[in-house]
Amino acid sequence: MASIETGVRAPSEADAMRHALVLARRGPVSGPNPRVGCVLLGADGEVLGEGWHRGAGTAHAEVAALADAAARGASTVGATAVVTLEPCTHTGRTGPCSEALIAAGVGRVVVSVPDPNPVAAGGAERLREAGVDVETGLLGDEGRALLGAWLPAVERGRPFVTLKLATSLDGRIAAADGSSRWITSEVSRHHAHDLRAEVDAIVVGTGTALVDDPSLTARNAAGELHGTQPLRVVVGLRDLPSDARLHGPGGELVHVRTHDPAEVLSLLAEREVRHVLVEGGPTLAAAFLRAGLVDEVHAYVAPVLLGSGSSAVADLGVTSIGDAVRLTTRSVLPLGPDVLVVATVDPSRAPHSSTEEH
Ligand code: AOF
Ligand code: ZN
Repeated sequence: MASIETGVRAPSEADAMRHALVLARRGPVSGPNPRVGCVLLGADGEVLGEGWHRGAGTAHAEVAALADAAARGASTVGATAVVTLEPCTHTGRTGPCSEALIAAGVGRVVVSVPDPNPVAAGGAERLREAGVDVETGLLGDEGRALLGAWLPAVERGRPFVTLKLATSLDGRIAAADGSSRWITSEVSRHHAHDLRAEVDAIVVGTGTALVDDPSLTARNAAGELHGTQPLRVVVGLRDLPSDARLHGPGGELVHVRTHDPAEVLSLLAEREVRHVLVEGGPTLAAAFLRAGLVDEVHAYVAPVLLGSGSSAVADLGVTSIGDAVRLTTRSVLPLGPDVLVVATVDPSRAPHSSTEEH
């Protein structure tokens, strides 16, 4: 080595932001609120306090970091707050963080991502008005990645929609006689289960609910239910039998008696649902795709050929190849004998993108 550093180097604001991003990841991935982390730095770059948001109804990251500094007996007058999301200005479940930072005498605030939430935004402006130096956009790509589905959901005013498909190599979900267990392997099915634990709601059509009798719960490898369960949403006009598994243990069951995906999403948006997993069947998948209301597809593909039987997606109204719904592949993951393809739908390429809410 050319040189040996002696003493403790003060962390830079970028280092502090990287640490704030790590702290934020301790927060819950699902739920109405974003994952946020905050580090308070002193004049010499020393850490005065740190905090992260533990979910809706608990202290925001900034307030948690101020409390941590107070518990350590550190003064925050003139401190720099490094925070992954713009401090809020509103009183919602808790108070406005911009006011808390001003009251604590913070002199500079460094933000990764501006808050797109119309209710909460404006913190940077409020802080500047109060004479606080504010800089935004530090490690912005990392900050946006951390926010996951929350960011597009809040920007668009509707939940982010992931469509899950589990098919044969020729895109089918059942053989001609309707038998379908199991096309994809156990490793794929476990993988798909893990995603259920990260979303706020799982949506199926009444056809799938009646034929498959799913429980739509998030379970671990041992089959035990996770502590937090996604909302279970059934879409369609037909009734469910009283002994359906959907009435058993798991998340709250909501039956939306419509065929309109936009109506389903606006109802879920009112409940602050940020991430929806559409699990089928083909009719519901096609309805969401036709409405331009699918953001991302997770396709589990098994090396099985069926030749006939139901396809994963019903008629999309595509009659010519130029009208096909073309996606962009984001990742490909081998899973035992199968493959998971994650692909996103470009909003402008969806069949009826004019119906999409912005
Ligand atoms: C958080 N945690 O650390 C920050 C947030 O429901 P409320 O009243 O807690 O407000 C949630 C909104 O506050 C959230 O959507 C986001 O816009 C803003 N900032 N939220 O949950 C935090 N800093
Ligand atoms: Zn806040």
